Amino acid sequence: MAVSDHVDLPTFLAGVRKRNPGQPEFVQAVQEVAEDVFDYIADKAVYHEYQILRRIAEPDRVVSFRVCWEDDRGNIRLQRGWRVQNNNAIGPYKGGIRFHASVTESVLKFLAFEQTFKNALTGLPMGGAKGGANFNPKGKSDHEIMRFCQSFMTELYRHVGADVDVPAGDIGVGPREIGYMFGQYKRITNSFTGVLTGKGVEYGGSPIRTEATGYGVAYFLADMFRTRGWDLDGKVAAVSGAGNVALHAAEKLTQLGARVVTLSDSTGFVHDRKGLDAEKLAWLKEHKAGKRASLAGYVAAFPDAEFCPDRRPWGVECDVAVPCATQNELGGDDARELLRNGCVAVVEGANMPCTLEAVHLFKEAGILYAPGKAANAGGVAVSGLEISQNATRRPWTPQQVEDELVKIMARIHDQCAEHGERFGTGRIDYVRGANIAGFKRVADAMLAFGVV
Ligand code: NDP
Ligand code: 2IT
Repeated sequence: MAVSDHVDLPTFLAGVRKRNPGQPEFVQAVQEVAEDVFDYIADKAVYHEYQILRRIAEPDRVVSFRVCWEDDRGNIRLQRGWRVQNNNAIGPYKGGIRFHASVTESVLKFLAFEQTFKNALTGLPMGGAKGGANFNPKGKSDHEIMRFCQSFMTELYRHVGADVDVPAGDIGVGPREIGYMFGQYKRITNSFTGVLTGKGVEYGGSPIRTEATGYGVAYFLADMFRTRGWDLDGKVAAVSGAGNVALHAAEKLTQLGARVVTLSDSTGFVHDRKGLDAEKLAWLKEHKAGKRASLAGYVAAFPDAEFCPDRRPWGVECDVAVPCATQNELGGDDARELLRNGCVAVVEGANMPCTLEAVHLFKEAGILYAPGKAANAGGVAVSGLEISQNATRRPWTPQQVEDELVKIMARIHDQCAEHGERFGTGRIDYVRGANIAGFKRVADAMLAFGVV
């Protein structure tokens, strides 16, 4: 085989930008990985010769389709749906479905790319994918959501399957939407299979899947703290988001002794200096379920707290920042403010919530910083356990699943430590560790297949 010239990092990134015009989120995600991987493969010619990173950064396929549905007033509505199947070298495609007005092909391509590395880190046999639609669930009735989900699955069903591609939830897609989509898949195919994860436990879902992403984030943070001999007791945490990931991260952080003083949504953020507790979290879960009501309502229920409209929580003094809402919600100025205020750790519950500038600032400052592909992998890991339970037709107990989640998060932490240790400093670069460990697993499988 002819040996290709080894391109350098700037040339590689210029090519990625040229091939993906108008897709800034995708380019950003590839750049963050490429910075570490190029360094790692500098003396490993085989990965260059087989163009492994370039191949991972070109999705296996991007399916886009029309989704027609009828609203409650009888109007015909049109949305665009996608499934990006990025890479299935180590297992069937796997990754969530996002329904949000901001969904574009670029956003789903970045998420599918990140998912490929994240899924590899879990140690389970899952490839990377992501899907969704530019559908805004806010203000829609339950029946409108049902009709949209059914229409979406009426096209998606031909591209997925228990051994092909197994979607799950993400922003705007929780147990209700998964139920509607699973019901439609079962009806069209007349088969009851593990085609989706995040299902209700009554029909094949795993215990703890709803909680898993947020719980995993808190466990990962505790593992990072242990490397410095610290614990979470009394630490002040600023969390953003008020959805599945944020509320369960806040719940587990509170159980582990931290004081969670903020949450946020698309209308602003809540500052509760006393900290969340079980009663407040139960109220929040009820308040946000289904209707996604604004956090502004929190102050009426808990008058000691303050609501700050149209702002994010990064100006609040905290020991730990936990962004759990969406991509690029924490920029360079936010990072500088957090560092000025003495923040010692940032752990990503969302996917790519920190801009590249913020990531570089955290790395330079030497604080504990965990990328989403490591810290939020608990959700997809328990999805992997749901696949196992479906395949063997044997449900596990909540305790079994949570014990396994704790072990998987610890193993991900160990992999980051192994590949991200900054020799001579005693510090772990978690971004580098996660990128290299994830890359290595996928890359070595791709090498085994030759050029396909
Ligand atoms: P949810 O839909 O349950 O909650 C999302 C939260 O973030 C809501 O509070 C929402 O506000 C807020 N939000 C979303 N988009 C924006 C925006 N553009 N601007 C401001 N606020 C916004 O989603 P999840 O909790 O499931 O997902 C949150 C993040 O975690 C995403 O990055 C997702 O990819 C990631 N993730 C999710 C996993 C899962 O298992 N669900 C697994 C791993 C990562 P509002 O309430 O006003 O809509
Ligand atoms: O970003 C993610 O890891 C998810 N949305 C969960 C994916 C999954 O298949 O459980």
